[in-house]
Amino acid sequence: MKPPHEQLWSRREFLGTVAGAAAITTLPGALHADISKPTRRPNVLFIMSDDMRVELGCYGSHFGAQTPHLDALAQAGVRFERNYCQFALCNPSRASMLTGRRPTRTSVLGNRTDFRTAHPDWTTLPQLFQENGYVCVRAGKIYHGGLDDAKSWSVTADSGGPTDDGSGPAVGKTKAVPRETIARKPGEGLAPLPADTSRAAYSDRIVVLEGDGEAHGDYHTADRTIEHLRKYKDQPFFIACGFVKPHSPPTAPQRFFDLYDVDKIKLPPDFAAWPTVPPGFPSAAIRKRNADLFIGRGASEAEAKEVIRAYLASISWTDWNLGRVVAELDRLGLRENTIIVFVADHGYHLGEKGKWSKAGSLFEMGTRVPLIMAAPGMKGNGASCPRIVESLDIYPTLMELCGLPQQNEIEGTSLAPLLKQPAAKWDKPGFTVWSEDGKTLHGVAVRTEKWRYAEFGPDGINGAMLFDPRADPLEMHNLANDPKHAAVCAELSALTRHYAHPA
Ligand SMILES: [Ca+2]
Repeated sequence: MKPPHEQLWSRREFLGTVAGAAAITTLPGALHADISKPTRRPNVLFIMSDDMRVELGCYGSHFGAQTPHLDALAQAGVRFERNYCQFALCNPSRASMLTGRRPTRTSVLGNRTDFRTAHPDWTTLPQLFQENGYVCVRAGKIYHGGLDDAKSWSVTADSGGPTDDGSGPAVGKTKAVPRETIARKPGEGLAPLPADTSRAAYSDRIVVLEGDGEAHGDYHTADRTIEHLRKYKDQPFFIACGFVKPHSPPTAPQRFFDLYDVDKIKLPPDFAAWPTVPPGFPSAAIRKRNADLFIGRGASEAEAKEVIRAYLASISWTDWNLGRVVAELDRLGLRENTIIVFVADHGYHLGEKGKWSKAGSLFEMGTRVPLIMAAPGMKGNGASCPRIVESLDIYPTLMELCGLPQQNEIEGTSLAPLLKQPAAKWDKPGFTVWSEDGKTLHGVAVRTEKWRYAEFGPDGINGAMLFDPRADPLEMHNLANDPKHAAVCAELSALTRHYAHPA
């Protein structure tokens, strides 16, 4: 038997092979052959959600989330069952996805770093479309709030403006005025917004909107996207639509709360009032303090159920807003020449291991995110893809589907082969990293078809986790210290170290 380092499947070799194959198949207008009546290069409608874990009807939601519009989109395209973000935090995840580089290359490991400072010459995904004759506009949150990238968007009256984030006050800002009109604490009736708009006070609010939520930024984001579709329908477009829900505070009009019975919500089996390190887990795996909800206080079971219900309501309202946008695309007759992408920036914990956030998570709940790609004429449309893919793969996929010039420096792999044949062989791991200080890596995780592995600290000195996703989908049993799994841990450890410090 070969020593672990020689058994290590070489990511670089694999990517080299795939890149070679892609170079052969990536011809300008590659998608056109699949579209029955092509009129021009395909458009892109790029829709994002914020802090949305894989909790959708079409993914088999544990809590029974109702998402009819996303379910229909999944039916029209390919639903990626196992897609992983590269960092479970807004800015690093989005910077990676939109530049086509891993966080270890962007050096964006926190929410305050602008990738442009270190990389003024990189070509982002929307920028690439813009340079190839597309109009590129956004509504809402695509890059992280306050760090929008001017080079990404066409110079039009619609390209700039506020991020429309509507997600509540930013940390450290005193003038922030939440757009929501009515808020209540979990377990309370309706109450006015708190005078104290600090993040800790605000994030514990469940927000009930009046009407259809017309006063909220996400409603406006859908409206602005609809306006963009109408305005730019006669030219090739890359239109981005970024919702900020279900990011805390969970927010929706009342009728979306009414979809869910709080008494029927079953808490996760490892629910805990506070962030809790289970026996046999490294303490580095669980942050001591929650970052989004229940900050600095424990969660009672009754409150937890109310917040989960509100999160579900927030997902269903996001789904409703997305439905308005897609309906307009259809009404304008643009569907047959438009690729629709739906993705979230990262996952979320709803009380699992006492966590109410994504922060610090190298678990499935924090790193796995919904990804649906509906490209006209793809043979895989209507199916789900079981392969391990990464949000990083979106850039090269759209580049190939739209016949744009190959960008040699980007990472990730085009998913076009999986859009045609979702069960095709695809032995490619997904990587996610975390940093506590925004500068150094706290931990590196890898997801393969068979395992989830993560290790913490330089050379894993702060411990490791190994889970068997088929036998233990909720990641209750850490196998990393079981001598029976020493060989697989050594192999996966080598993979994470190679990832963190490529030769
Ligand atoms: Ca986020």
